Amino acid sequence: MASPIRVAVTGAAGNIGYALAFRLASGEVFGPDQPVHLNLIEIPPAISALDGVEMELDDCAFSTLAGVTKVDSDHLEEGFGDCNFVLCVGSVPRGKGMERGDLIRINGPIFTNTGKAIQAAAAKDVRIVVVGNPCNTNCLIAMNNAPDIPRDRWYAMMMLDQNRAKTQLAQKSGQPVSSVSKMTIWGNHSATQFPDYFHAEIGGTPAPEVIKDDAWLQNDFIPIVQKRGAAVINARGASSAASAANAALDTVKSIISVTPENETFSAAVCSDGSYGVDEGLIFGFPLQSDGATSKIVQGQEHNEFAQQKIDATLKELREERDTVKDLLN
Ligand code: NAX
Repeated sequence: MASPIRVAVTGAAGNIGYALAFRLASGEVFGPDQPVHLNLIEIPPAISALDGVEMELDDCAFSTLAGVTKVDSDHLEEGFGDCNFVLCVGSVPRGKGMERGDLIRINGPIFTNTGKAIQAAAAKDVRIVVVGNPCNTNCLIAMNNAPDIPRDRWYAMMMLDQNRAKTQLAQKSGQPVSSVSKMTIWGNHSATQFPDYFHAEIGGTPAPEVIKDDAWLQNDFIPIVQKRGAAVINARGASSAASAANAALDTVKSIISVTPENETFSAAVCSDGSYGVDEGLIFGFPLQSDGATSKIVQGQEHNEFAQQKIDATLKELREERDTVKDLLN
């Protein structure tokens, strides 16, 4: 058997972490012949909950699980030691009355330490996916605190938005979700994100030509996707967890697979200046992977409506960057 892939998950005893760990261990992501070693990281008060997660992992008797290491967040270098993938899920959730800017300032310092520890201890080929919110800016902070790690290794999760958007288009058109392709979420994982239905396809035909209802696409589809997280909280009394974990795994699968020629996937990555987005911002783009490295798909044209949406989410991300400039080195 191959030597184990080591995957670190921060916030591993939380809702998303709990949904992630078992599927990572099961062989679903890296294949039935690839052992996985999990480094599960939590804040000290949650370590006993992690003991329970480890017991349940043992009780699954996964043949692909090579081992589990539990680490508290005061020892991040141990937690990220030799890791090939780091899934940053742990962060403080937004509380009642808290502004987005407050949350950014609370979670920012977590990600300076995360970046430093990943650079100091992770494997040379490490890839990082940031899920904890505000994920684009948390990723920006971590990346800037790990200058020796190539910038194309950093991802913030837009896949949950992509999956939500795909299903909305499938349901509206009466087509299976598998027929929806090229669904890009531009910008920030926030209510300013732009789910780009113009470039999405249903059965290989542009989505607007299949759906033939521009008013719905503009006035319903976009806000449904933008506000889906809040709708789940209202219905369930808790934020998206299983679907968020699923999206994190879809992101890893997209990174490690060759993207089919007629497909793209969404994640926020470090801008190289493409599409007028400031170099260095972590921005949602259409991507294609060669199985190791992802590239921003070039050449998509935007009409005035789409460009305004992209400009609005870009403006928000610039403001977030300004809020944390002292954490960017
Ligand atoms: P939970 O509160 O259930 O779990 C978070 C866990 O992180 C807790 O167990 C906590 O002890 C741990 N934690 C806190 N600070 C930590 C640190 N410094 N080091 C390690 N662990 C730490 O939240 P959950 O529902 O699992 O959500 C986790 C994060 O995902 C939140 O920030 C949430 O906003 C974000 N989400 C991001 C999404 C995305 O699409 N990018 C969608 C889903 C989700 O809202």
